[in-house]
Amino acid sequence: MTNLRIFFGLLLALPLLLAGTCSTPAPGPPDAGIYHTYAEISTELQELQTQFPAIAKVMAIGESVEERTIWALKISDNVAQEEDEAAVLFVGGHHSREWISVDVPFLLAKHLLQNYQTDSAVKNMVDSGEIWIVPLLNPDGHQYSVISNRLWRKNRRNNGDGSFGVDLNRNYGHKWGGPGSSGETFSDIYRGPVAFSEPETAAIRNLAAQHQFVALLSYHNYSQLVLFPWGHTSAPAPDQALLSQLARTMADSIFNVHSQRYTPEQSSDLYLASGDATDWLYGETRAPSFTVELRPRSSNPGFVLPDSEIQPTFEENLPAALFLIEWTQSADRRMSSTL
Ligand code: 0X9
Ligand code: CA
Ligand code: ZN
Repeated sequence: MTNLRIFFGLLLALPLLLAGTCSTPAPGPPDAGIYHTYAEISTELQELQTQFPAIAKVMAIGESVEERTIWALKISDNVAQEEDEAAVLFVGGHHSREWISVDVPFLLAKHLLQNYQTDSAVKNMVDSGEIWIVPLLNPDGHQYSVISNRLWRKNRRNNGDGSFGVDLNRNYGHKWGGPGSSGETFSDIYRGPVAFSEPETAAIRNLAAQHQFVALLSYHNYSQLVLFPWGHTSAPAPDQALLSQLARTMADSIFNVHSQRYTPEQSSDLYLASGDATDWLYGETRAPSFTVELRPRSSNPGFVLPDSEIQPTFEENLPAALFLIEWTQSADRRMSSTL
């Protein structure tokens, strides 16, 4: 009898005990520490536009599967006008768990705006070009990584068979379906049913149809690499010499900041992968296109890069980004190609 009463007493108390320990959700909005959540990116992009209305314009470029607005920030003088200026595109957050890939382009945007008045090099590049920054292309997946599964990679498409997600970096339309992508819906490198099936990649395609981008930098992590096309084949790209030279210059300028080595190499040297953003833009337009794999160098800590490394990772990548912007506006670029 006594044993039974203790037993039932414990049974009744169990939910309370559990609630008291760990199962109560933290109050307040989703939090990613110093990393920006989707809500924070949305608010802070609007604030930047409010603070710098002459040179910053927030634009909705599409809607994710779960109907979150995908934001681009355009930075240029006469920002409301379409001018005949070299346009360069920075994209982050293809992959949900790669939080640093969102904060680096966001901090780049902030840096350009906050230093426009005081730094003549920044002023020159903002005045003579158009800088487009899409810090978080995959808001649904990022939110899911913040709230439910830190190591989620894909978007949040319901594939209809119990699986979720398309790998956005296998969904672009140059040599879509080739090696290093999967037709299996449960795979982490599932390419989707057709090229540009996802609203997130379609948003980039549509943006590129409206603006002539002459370079692309797509942020990811981890491994500390500067990758250039091709990625779907180990054959050299037609502009291999130029691409590898630009990648090496960027890697060198990264190293000069905090002595972190980022290895410049052809994407296919990492592994073959078809349908990524850089092969697509380069394949369509021959605009030099790069994947920068940010910190850390190795699987420990892998994707879960501590808050304390956000700022140094941004700092070391700033000169490389500025170099690429300046190159797009240079006589070198105009001589190097038919763009
Ligand atoms: O696999 C990817 O999409 C990128 N690496 S990540 O670990 N951030 O997912 C690399 C893309 C580089 N492109 C090719 N290797 N083709
Ligand atoms: Ca302008
Ligand atoms: Zn990635």
